[in-house]
Amino acid sequence: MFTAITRQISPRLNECELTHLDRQPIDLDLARAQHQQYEAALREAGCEVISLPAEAELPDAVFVEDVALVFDEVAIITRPGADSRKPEAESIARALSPYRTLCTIEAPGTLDGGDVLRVGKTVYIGLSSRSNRSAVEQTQKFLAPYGYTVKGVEVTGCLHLKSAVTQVNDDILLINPAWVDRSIFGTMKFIEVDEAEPSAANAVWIGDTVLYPSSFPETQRRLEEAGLHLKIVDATEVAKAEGAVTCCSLIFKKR
Ligand code: CIR
Repeated sequence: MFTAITRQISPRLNECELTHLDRQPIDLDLARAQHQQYEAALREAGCEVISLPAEAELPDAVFVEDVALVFDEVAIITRPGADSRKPEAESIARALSPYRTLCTIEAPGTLDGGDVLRVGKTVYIGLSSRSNRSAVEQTQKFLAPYGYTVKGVEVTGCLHLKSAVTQVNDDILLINPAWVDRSIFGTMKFIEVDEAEPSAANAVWIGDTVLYPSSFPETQRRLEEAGLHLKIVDATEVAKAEGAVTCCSLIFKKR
């Protein structure tokens, strides 16, 4: 029912971009084992996984989410905000071209897919250190023919909009209200992260399953109490690179 594009971990992951965290050594073997567990969880949740080879020279290339936005109708290749990440786009464009017509964000636009949250026909774009208003305008132009509305959203304290908020079922958003203003999301319901777990708002919603990291037990309990079906994965190593579970895949409907 779904296709998920992933990419193997670069041997240079320890040279990743960092914005909010101090550098800590990443155990590459453990990171690879966790990534395999993540891919297995995607398969169990109903995805056919296309696992691309590592980009050895591009430390952050495992975070494929940042390089493209895939909608049912079209895909947009982004122009990542960090210069070291701009070369990641080429191979993702190649991988997506059999599945969707491609549009491309051009300079002066910069956009990381981690800043993009689609809720129904509304697309929220975090105005972060990585994504700017030019990208919001370009995305609006690409998506207008398909009936989407695109809105820029202020985020503070975190790397991307989806560090602060993700969708976990049809009408619930998982949110850290300290990092994004919930009033922009209209009539949606919210589950708040536990205060002691500020980075706990990133989850992958696939059909009736939510992939969720093992590092946030209090917020996990809130999700379970809401009746959500969780598949728990270990993501400690990508977290040291400021990555989270949404970052490591591009998930889209087969058609
Ligand atoms: C970066 O700073 O670009 C990477 N080290 C982490 C990217 C995480 N991606 C995401 O949240 N979508």
